Amino acid sequence: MAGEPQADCLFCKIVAGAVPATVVRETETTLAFRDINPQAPTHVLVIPKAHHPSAAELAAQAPELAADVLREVGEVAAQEKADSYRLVFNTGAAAGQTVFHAHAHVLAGRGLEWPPG
Ligand code: DGP
Repeated sequence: MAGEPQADCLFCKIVAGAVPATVVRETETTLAFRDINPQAPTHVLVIPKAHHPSAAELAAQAPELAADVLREVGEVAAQEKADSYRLVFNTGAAAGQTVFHAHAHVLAGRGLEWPPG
């Protein structure tokens, strides 16, 4: 069922505390933690605690939770003192998605080029 924890999902394991992570913010519905392979001085992942495979499915299945994630992106950026940041939702393997639990990458602390690679 949509939102239920998945046994084989890395980010569900982080939410459950079964895999450690450097948590920077937590709310009742969301978790924000540092990416294990940072691509910028600030690289934080913001996830819904409930399992939804992608950002679009999250928005379709649980729009209030999608809004919670976006609100937390702003809180993380403020906490990291990032006036400018890039928000990325990789969607699909060809676009670089490797963990199929919706997550926002918050990238900041260096110049960010456009178009992205
Ligand atoms: P994506 O490629 O968009 O699906 O992003 C997945 C991100 O998750 C990637 O940037 C690396 C990060 N990641 C993978 N494994 C772990 C882990 O065990 N802990 C943390 N903190 N991040 C992880």
